[in-house]
Amino acid sequence: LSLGQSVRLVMEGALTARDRVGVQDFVLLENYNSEAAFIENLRRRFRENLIYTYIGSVLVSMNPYKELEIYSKQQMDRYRGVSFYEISPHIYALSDNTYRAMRTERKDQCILISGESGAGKTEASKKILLYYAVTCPTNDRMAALGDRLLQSNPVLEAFGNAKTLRNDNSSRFGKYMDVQFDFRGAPVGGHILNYLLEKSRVVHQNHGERNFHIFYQLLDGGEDDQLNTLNLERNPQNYRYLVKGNCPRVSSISDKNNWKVVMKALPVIGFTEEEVQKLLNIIASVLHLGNTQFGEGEEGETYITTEISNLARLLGVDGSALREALTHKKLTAKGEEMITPLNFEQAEAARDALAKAVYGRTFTWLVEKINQSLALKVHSKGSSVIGLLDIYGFEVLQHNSFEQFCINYCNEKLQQLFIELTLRSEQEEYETEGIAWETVQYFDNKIICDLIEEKHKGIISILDEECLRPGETCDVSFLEKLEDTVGGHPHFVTHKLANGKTRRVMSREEFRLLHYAGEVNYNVNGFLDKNNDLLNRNLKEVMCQSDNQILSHCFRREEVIDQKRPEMAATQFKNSLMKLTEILRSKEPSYVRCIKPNDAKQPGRFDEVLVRHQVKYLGLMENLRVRRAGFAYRRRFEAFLQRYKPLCPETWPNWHGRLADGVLTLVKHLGYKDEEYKLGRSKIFIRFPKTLFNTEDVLEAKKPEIALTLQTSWRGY
Ligand code: AD9
Ligand code: MG
Repeated sequence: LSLGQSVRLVMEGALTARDRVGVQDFVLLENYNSEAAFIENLRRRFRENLIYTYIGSVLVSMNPYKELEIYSKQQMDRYRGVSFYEISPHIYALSDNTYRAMRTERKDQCILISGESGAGKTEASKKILLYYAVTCPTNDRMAALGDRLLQSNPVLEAFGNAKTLRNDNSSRFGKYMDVQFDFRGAPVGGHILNYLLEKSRVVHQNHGERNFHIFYQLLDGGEDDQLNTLNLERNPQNYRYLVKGNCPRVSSISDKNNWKVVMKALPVIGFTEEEVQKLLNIIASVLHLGNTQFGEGEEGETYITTEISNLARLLGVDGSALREALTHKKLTAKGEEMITPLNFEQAEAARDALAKAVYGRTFTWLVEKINQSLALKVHSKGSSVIGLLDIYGFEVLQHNSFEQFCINYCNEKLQQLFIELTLRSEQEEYETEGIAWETVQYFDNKIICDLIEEKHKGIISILDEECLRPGETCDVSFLEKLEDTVGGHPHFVTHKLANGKTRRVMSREEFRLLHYAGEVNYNVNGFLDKNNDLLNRNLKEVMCQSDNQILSHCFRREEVIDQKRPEMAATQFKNSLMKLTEILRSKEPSYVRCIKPNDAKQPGRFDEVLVRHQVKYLGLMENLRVRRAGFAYRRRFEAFLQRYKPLCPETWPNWHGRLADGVLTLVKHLGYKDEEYKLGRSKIFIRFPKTLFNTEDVLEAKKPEIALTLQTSWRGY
């Protein structure tokens, strides 16, 4: 065969392969403006189990909903030290590149994982962590650290994840984890920041959903005498806090096995036997609290109708004090203390508030405890950090409340950061390379973030004001206040403000936000209470006397003495997000954008409407346009020359002059036209994918002739 013939044959072969499995980087799509072409590429790859695709340096990940054989140790080894584009896209490639960037540039990194509920964020974060635990050198003294990092996951998931309609293992808290590496690149420490646990789940679950996994794990997996000591029965249906969703079992979850995993993990991350026992007492006490019932006396007084001694024993508090605190309220008026009885509803609310506080604070304690176990024991010079962010994904339910409002606000903030940072870094790259930047139109969601968080004028401020306003306030008065204040905002709608068609699908208790990811109606019922997050003072007093050390640590005496009102829930969350954004801004970011293929949690099903929606709101098309901004592809001079130098007699086997001149000689020899490429200061920018494909095909065809042993195929898919 002549060279020309073989080139043609290879090109045809390559085309069919490309047709079948698509391109591994969206920047190589011929028609990069076409959403249909984008989706088609995703579909082809998904069909071939190729769940990863790049947009430049951003990794797009499709949830396969089945175990793929791509996460083995051999696979990890394949990706170590290999350049991003030389090999098929993978979460390991991103992990490895981030790690190398940290090592070589000595700059802290972070990996931001986003996508809607069930898209695969938590799985991705676990794979990244596993990659580091397995492939990084270990520091002898710290050999167990990798283990502790990994073992903290099942524990946090047991306490912080739950089965929802969207995801059988849905994260109900946000998690940012720093992994610290020493100067040799060995992981030596870790630190977790947790964000707003969805506490309301402890006392209420929607139909088809469950409470946090740990409750079912204990009932299913606990030893008989363990359950006896805790006075628990095996059947979850006996517990009011577990029956609301009518979904005690989930086919994809083995509570019994997971319980074993958690029990094994606790000692690894430094829990003593005594602490484990105290923790079990707390889990059981929440279930007993849920079963505590009230009756109403003839004079309207409330009393407890169920046995309370077990509950008091497990909480480590005095029974009669607890009884009194669950049915009465202590107020201080004009310096005098007054005890007033609670009515039936108030008593139920006090009980639920206690359950939420006990569980929520124990969760925070758990994170602190894990942090102690991961803390850097010796300060190591020259250490750097990779941060991993795995938060709850954007969610729209039938009934959306305060929790969804916070979760979606958080996603809104991260989208903002993504836009700001990717655009900025692209623009900066063009500037440093001295290449003209072509402006790209994109939707900036800052306007929605402002609507939510702006001081005095934003929804959170208005909510706080309404919580603090003396006199009669209620959820509806909050809604009216919103209408008065932000009624004119283009991303805010209520029944009153809406017209015709929109109005019919909204109730009078809702407001709608037009998020970047879609429209969500929020029902204001419960917003004030959840934002207030109050626990009666006398309950706090009882709890801080607990002889369970975990609880006495969680309920501090100072809190009872100090009458200052703590920040409200939404404001606390807002402030923690501000801090998070600062942390992320100070690091070099990488992105994983997760997509779920269908709502049925099934393998092999590609629901085009659903996928298109996510592509749209994740801003992937805009991301691609920004990335291409005129050029499909860019590569550092040395990498480009290294790969293609066999194609030109003057650059083969080695080029001794300036790199830019070598690249110029090479592309002239290959017949690149002026409009096809530009040379920056350190990189070549290629305008059309076709140019690069042709060059690749020529290289492939020449391979036998020049006995070239390329380490890997660029078209590695
Ligand atoms: V949520 O916002 O916390 O509700 P995530 O975290 O985005 O959500 P998660 O990682 O929990 O979703 O993935 C959901 C389920 O999809 C997992 O329990 C797995 O069953 C499945 N999944 C996700 N990614 C993979 C994967 N790479 N391989 C196999 C996967 N299965
Ligand atoms: Mg998750």
